[in-house]
Amino acid sequence: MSVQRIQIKRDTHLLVLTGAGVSAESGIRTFRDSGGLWEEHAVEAVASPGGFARDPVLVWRFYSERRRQAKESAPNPGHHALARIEEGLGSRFLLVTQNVDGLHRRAGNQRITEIHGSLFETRCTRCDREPFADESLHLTPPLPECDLCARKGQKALLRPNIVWFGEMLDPANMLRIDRFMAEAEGHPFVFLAVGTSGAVYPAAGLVVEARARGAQTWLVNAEAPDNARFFEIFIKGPSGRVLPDLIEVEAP
Ligand code: BJW
Repeated sequence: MSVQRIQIKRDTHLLVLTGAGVSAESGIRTFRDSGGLWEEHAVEAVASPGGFARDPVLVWRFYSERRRQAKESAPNPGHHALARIEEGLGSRFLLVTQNVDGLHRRAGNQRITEIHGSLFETRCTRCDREPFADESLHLTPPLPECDLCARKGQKALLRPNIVWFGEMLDPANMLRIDRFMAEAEGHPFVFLAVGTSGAVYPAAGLVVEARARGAQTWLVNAEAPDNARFFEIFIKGPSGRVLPDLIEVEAP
């Protein structure tokens, strides 16, 4: 059986998009698979601004449980493979992750943009203070409030720094991705998506943008997802098994 491998030349640029499937082998639940988070929780109730306004206790409990679970988990061979690939490519590599669990950073990736936020950051619902590092759990009331707003005599709840449905992604992250694609254009350029159902935009549309800029498009996923037709090469399998042997670097 012939093994398909991504050939990396001296000037190849590699843009990687990851989703929940990459962390599945670390024991973190995906969203849309059978047994996924959306089977047990109503998306609107826990991952939308309206849901937080209606029941912030429920939302903080949901994210506190996930903070705890992510903290207790460890990166798997798929995460480690991506960290090694970055080491080899340097600035010709960018990792765009939809995951909020922090496992890519813990594996060693540094050129990374967390487009849906981070479980380990908190921000204010009212003021524009920068999101700050936070591992605290809020399983029951009272919920955390913003001390900066309190100093001005205003009461404002804190919230997890997660991008919920209907919320804008940070334009700085989108700009970084766009700049990377612009730099990659005219060089050998590979776009690799791993462990994502291709159901959520704008992440699901990146493959189309990358193709328009001349990328060869690869997908590694346990099952064929919604947007599989946009990829030239689809490798069906668990990322923890496929990623460690996927890249072949051309000798200088
Ligand atoms: C394995 C594996 C193994 C398992 N190995 N593989 C264009 C068209 C239509 C709608 C829109 C559009 N543009 C924007 C929208 C609206 C909306 C949207 O996309 N809706 C869709 C449902 C249609 N998007 C937004 O609202 C975004 N905001 C935005 O665009 O603002 C501007 C705007 C607003 C409104 C209208 C228009 C413009 C924000 C999206 C925020 C998503 N947030 C979430 C929750 C927060 C994070 C959290 O709580 O953790 O992010 S939703 C959830 O889905 C989470 C994930 O990051 C995201 C993607 O899921 P992912 O990672 O793909 O996981 P799964 O479970 O779906 O798939 C896992 C895959 O892995 C499966 O295929 C398995 O087979 C596979 N797998 N084990 C390899 N071992």
